[in-house]
Amino acid sequence: MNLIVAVDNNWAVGYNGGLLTYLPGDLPYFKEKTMNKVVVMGRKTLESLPKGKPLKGRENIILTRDKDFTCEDTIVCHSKDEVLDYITRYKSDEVFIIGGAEIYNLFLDNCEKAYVTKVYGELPADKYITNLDELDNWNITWKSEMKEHEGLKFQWTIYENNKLK
Ligand code: FOL
Repeated sequence: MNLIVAVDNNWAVGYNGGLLTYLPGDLPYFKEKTMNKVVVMGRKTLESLPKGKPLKGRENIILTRDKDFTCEDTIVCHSKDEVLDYITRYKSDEVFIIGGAEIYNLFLDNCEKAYVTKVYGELPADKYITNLDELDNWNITWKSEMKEHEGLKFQWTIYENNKLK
């Protein structure tokens, strides 16, 4: 499986129940990478999506501890093992962890690749993930050109986990 995320210099991923910032081009990039694939998210991330609805054109798996939780057009799981068991029916490169912080950190060691949008700056934030630059088994294998939007520089990068290669 893979993860896809946007982070700032401090590997912050969220603020006030939503994304750090809006970057034109980044959500279309997210959509292109995940379209027709399987996305795994926490219940709070589901609620942060437009209208609180699952992402169209993708199989949405929601992780929650709430046994009474239901949501149309999604698969609801109640543990990491239940998610891992369910996704055995897919190829590893068809599955994307899409957040939030708790879910990224929970599945990090199971991910082969991380599609990380790096935003160069320090944004207001209250949710963070592990800094992959500080882990020996994660290495950058691709970087896009530097982009800029309203004075904020950002770049798409791909990390690979050598432990799973
Ligand atoms: N990964 C990256 N690189 N950037 C993100 O903003 C991001 N966001 C999430 C997970 N991984 C990410 C979770 N939050 C949408 C909104 C919030 C969100 C994820 C997706 C969303 O509206 N997506 C639509 C529209 C994309 C568009 O505007 O083109 C989709 O169909 O994917």
